[in-house]
Amino acid sequence: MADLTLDEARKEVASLRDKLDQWADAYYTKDAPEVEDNVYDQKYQRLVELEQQFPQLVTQDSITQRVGGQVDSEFTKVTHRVPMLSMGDVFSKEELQEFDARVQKQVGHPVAYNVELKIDGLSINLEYTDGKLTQASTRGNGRVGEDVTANARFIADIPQTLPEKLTTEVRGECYMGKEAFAKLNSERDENGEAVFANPRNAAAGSLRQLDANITKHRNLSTFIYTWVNPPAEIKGQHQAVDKMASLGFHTNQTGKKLSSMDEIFAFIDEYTTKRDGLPYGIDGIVLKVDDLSLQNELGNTVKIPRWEIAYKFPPEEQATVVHEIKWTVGRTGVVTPTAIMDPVQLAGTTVSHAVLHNADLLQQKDVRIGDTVMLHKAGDIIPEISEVVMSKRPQNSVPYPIPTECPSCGEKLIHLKDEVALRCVNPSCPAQIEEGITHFASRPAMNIDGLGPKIVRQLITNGLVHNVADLYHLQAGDLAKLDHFKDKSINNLLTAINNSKKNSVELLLTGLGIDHVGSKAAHLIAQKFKNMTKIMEADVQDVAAIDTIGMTIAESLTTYFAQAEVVELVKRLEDSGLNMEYLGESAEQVQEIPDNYFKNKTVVLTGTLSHFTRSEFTQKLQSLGAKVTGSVSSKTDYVIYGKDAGSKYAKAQKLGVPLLTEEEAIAQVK
Ligand code: 1X8
Repeated sequence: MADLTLDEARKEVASLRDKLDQWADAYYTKDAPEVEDNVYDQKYQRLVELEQQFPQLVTQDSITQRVGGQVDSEFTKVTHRVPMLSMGDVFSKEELQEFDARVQKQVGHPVAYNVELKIDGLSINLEYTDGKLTQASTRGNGRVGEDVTANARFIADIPQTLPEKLTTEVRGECYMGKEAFAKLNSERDENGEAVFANPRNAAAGSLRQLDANITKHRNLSTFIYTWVNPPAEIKGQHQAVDKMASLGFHTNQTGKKLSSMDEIFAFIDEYTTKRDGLPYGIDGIVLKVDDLSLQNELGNTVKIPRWEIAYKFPPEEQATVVHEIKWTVGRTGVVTPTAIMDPVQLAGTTVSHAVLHNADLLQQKDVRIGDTVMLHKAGDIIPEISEVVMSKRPQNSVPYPIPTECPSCGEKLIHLKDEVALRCVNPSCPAQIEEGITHFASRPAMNIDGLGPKIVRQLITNGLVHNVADLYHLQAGDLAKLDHFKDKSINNLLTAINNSKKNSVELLLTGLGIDHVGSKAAHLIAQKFKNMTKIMEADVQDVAAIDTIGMTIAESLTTYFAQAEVVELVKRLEDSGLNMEYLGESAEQVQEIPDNYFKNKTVVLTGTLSHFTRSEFTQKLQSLGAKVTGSVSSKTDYVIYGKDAGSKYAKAQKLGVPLLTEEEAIAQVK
């Protein structure tokens, strides 16, 4: 940094402020963060450094000079009598030591700290008048917050009345426990509502509701940790927490008064390990000078108290380098980029691929070959690039070109009307054919056992199959040419293909892979029209008249069957002997799943798996006939746990639900 010129610094400062303002707005006002906390923190730190080195660049409106959060919501505003300051934070033990040195220097002797957990939620301020709760508010911008009194009346652990007629003010963190969060998100998912990115957003989104009845059903909790105006007999922070607990506040009982850095580091190590097993989220440890009179003496800077600091846990995020961007063509012709990176350990698994979802996102994030990127797991499962580390971009790098031609067939790619997705619309594109045939054979469709992507690819490259109708003309002699095919496997595959001819027509309809027509829609359509001829003749209105089926599906279906080559394909399938009728509810639709350990069992996965991704393992279990759910109850048959399993593991133990390690479960699957 020493060699930055003022001009360069000015540019970087401006760009940092733009970014940070946008992220802070997304985080504080919209409850919808755009980046990981640590990405925000790193940028913020960088801005602080630059402003320290170039004080002439400090402006009144710089985010470093304001307390986070804008207040422009529809809530009634509340001016805090005592500002709700945020806290300084550090990311290493060395920096904690530096903090302690500053404190000692200012007060002239070593001090004891109350060391507490830093709860992942949002700050809340509670005011009591003559022992009655009279006002609850959020932090807002630190000076002016939002009135959430009505909402706070529905948070079970907030006392509405105190045992003593006190007029006083306390502060703490409002949070949503991990179980409540999982339950809320699974309900939202089932109802087709957007899920919350993390418990903190869920807490903020649940507390900041103009309709307090929504808060009522959200299962929020609090930990109260600050007494704004404690009575004179309270001398220290630890004592304050104890007394607040005796007044009925929900306090976190893990706090410890410690006077050596070694003990403090041991506390940090202890909770770094215990963190995942706690029933609520924490993102660090808070150190507070315990003695209240020393707190006073130390005072505050404009923005933060000098007597407290947060140590933040290292993020579940990693930097790695992008080597290659691979483009793949899906069944519907959508072309998506995947970044291939140096493998890194991330939240318990080795990761080297991250899907970028679409070409626009690639351009937006401006990911380039050779870039160092920050990688995290979205929803704890899917690896995602948070951002490019610009300072590490190679000098000669160029924006990654968006392909204009299909990587599989070379045809020109297009954007269909209003779509961000890039598509190959060549019906004979080999990649699409491969995906299409694999989909046709998959379990929710024609369920042809043994016909997975590898074999489909071989069938195509050997020229044995060009479309799904060709499957029904395969001969034993053809299959003998493929790698690893012996008499038994040839016979099994041909039998599976032959058996699929008897499937009820909705499985065929699903298998055709018509845009927007999944197995649910296919079933409803087959149920109404009864056979393929009527389905093909149906007009948009007839289809859209089916309950829960909308115009998108109806139009997609009718447009599909209006194509001459589709009519031809269906005719070939019919001539090959495929059933074209709806066989009704009573018919045995799906081929019987052979008996196995997990068949018809309800299973929960928890912790970090090391052999499979969670979705791979879920699919495997489902294919064995298991129901995989998100929360543990007495109806759960097994809980399969990986590393750092937490509350679900504990709950299974409590309920006596059998626990299996990941390896034990795999042994049962084989
Ligand atoms: C924020 C938090 C504090 C504490 C716990 N969790 C938080 N999120 C604590 O003091 N134990 S203090 C705080 C702040 O911004 N001042």
